[in-house]
Amino acid sequence: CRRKMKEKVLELLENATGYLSGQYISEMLNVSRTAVWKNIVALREDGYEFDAVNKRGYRLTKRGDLFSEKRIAHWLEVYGANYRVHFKETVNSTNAWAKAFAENGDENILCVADEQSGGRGRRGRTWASKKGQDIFMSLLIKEKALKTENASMLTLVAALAVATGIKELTGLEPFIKWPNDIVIQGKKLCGILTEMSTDVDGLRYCVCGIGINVNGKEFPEEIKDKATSLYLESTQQIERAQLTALIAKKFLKYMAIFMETQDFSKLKKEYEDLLVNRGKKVKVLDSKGEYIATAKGIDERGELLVCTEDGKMKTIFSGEVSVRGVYGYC
Ligand code: BTX
Repeated sequence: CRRKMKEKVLELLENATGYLSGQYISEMLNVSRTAVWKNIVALREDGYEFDAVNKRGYRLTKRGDLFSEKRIAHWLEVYGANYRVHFKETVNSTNAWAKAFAENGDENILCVADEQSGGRGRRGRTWASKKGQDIFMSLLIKEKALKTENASMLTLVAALAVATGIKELTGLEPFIKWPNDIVIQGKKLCGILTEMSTDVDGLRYCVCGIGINVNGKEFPEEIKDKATSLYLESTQQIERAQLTALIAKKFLKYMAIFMETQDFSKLKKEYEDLLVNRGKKVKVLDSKGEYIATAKGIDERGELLVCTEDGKMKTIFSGEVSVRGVYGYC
């Protein structure tokens, strides 16, 4: 309820052209002037700044980071992205939450949380998911025409959406580390986890989970050398609701292109321009062991193309690939 009032106060101040008096805000929202003042204090805690002048009132001077369902819905509308957004302050994992919606027959779902108590990575690993600073979002994909064997490429579609969304909003230049990380200056900014549900008839749905380090300034000991955040790279505070919506919109855009062919033939060029692996020495760990190769790009199936030290071209469709110069591999 307090969050709702905070949103209302913010909405008034965002839409105002000049100062709004405490009296005016209290009358508009039918609350006491003390309540208005308390909400201004709370908004300041979210990073908003106001110019407060005696007898004139308040004027918004700097945007902050109020992360809520309403703020995300607002930005989704601005970007024209058709999703039904669900937001929770704390959830176990937004991927698990989105799956529950899928099982319930829902579509066009975007699940977002401010904190995850059980954030998951690939192969049973965990995703550090602290409160109040990052984005944890999951997109539910129900495409009747999508074939099961093509679904793993959704990770690459999501990576394109994240990298281009971040670039558009912040001016930073993130890169994609094939297949599912976004990196900046050799450090991990984002991880993507795509999960799917199939039955005898094929693919039922997919969930693309995206975790992005946004406004955090420090990391747990075990990842502090390999992780970074948008704030650490740019020293600007980003409104998470806006970035969430922009990425969701970009996902729709790239998804539509991907679905035309259900492969990467139309997206390969744009993807390769963002590929941090490209032209670099990579260490590939597959079921048969470890070898060094040079990454060349991707093929139309979204598989990584590498050239081994004895000159053979190989395609890698899964497994671990470390890139020289990224996350301490040198
Ligand atoms: P991954 O298995 O490729 O990466 C996990 C590894 O990354 C961890 O073992 C750790 O070394 C490192 N790591 C953990 N947390 C962070 C972090 N915050 N920043 C940088 N590095 C980290 C990547 O898996 C896929 C992660 C997807 C996370 C999203 S969040 C929304 C959705 N819900 C959910 O439970 N997972 C996804």
